Amino acid sequence: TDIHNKFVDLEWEQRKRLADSQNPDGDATSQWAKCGSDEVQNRNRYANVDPYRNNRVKLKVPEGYSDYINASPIVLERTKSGAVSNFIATQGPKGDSFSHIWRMIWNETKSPAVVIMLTQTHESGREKCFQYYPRSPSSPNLPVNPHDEFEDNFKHNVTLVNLTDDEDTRAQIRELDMTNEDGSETRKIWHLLFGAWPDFSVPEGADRAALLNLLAMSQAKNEDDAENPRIVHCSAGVGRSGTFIALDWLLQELADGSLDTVEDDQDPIVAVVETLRNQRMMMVQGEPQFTFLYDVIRERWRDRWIQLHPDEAEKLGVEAAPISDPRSNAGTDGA
Ligand code: PTR
Ligand code: PTR
Repeated sequence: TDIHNKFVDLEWEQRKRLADSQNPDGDATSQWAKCGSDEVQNRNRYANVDPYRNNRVKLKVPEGYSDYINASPIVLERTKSGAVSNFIATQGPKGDSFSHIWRMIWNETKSPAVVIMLTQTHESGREKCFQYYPRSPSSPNLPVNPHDEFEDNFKHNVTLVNLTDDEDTRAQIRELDMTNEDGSETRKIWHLLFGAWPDFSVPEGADRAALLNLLAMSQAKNEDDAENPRIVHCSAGVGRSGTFIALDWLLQELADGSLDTVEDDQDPIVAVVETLRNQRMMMVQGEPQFTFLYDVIRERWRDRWIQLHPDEAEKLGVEAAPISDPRSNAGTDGA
């Protein structure tokens, strides 16, 4: 099909880039070059997924230490207003370097910050992400850096203020406070854990409705300040994270009316995946996730059309897509 062919083209383009960049004799100055060095490899969860050398978040660390973290700044621009949405896509932190994500959150975001976690800590018996946040009210304090290697007194504390299981988003919502060592500054961090989206797949039925609610909640908790980067991670930080970020942008484009008049030779979904893959490799992983974007946008587009043309819709007998209720039991259960 058409969608299949578009995805094959995107994959082909990516494969060419990766073949080039992962060649040790390849051009290290190329835009797509991998980050090298053993120290860097140790910080990666997957040997085949890392940020482009020219588009990575740099940790603020003292001289002599590697500033590497597997995280990529993502910038998307809205067509009509030119407004910018910022994200940071990153991998699920590893146990021996989980303080790094807190260092990044402290340095790259302002309060309140929003972290969206789209994986469970374990799936199919394997660790997909270290539990880098305080899990339950019975142990609400997480000293961030007992093993932090940087020796610069970044002795921040993260405290769980509140934990709710939210039915509309099927997510665990954690309200966290992050405080610096002398207690002179406290920041709020919203940690949204959506566990109903297994690796390499897409959420279905009520989980899909819940995901759309989660997108809206992540914007609201970010106080609709699209420039304050939302931190998005899954396990590798490319498949589910890329799909989430693409949807966030596409739904805003839809609301802006930017998708109402699209030229035949333009495909906003291909365009956003290309833009994302220019900023981080493998964003939107696999055809099911790519197709998912079309399914959701088509459905939302149709609902918008009905809303804008209620009389015509009634004449034609077009009805809004049924939305599964996240509060019902349909779909698989979350975290
Ligand atoms: N110089 C530090 C180190 O060797 O670990 C930090 C660093 C290393 C930063 C590698 C970036 C790195 O990636 P690249 O291969 O792009 O230089
Ligand atoms: N080595 C794995 C692979 O290429 O299949 C890396 C990987 C793991 C890629 C998970 C994507 C993954 O999905 P996500 O980004 O949604 O965690």
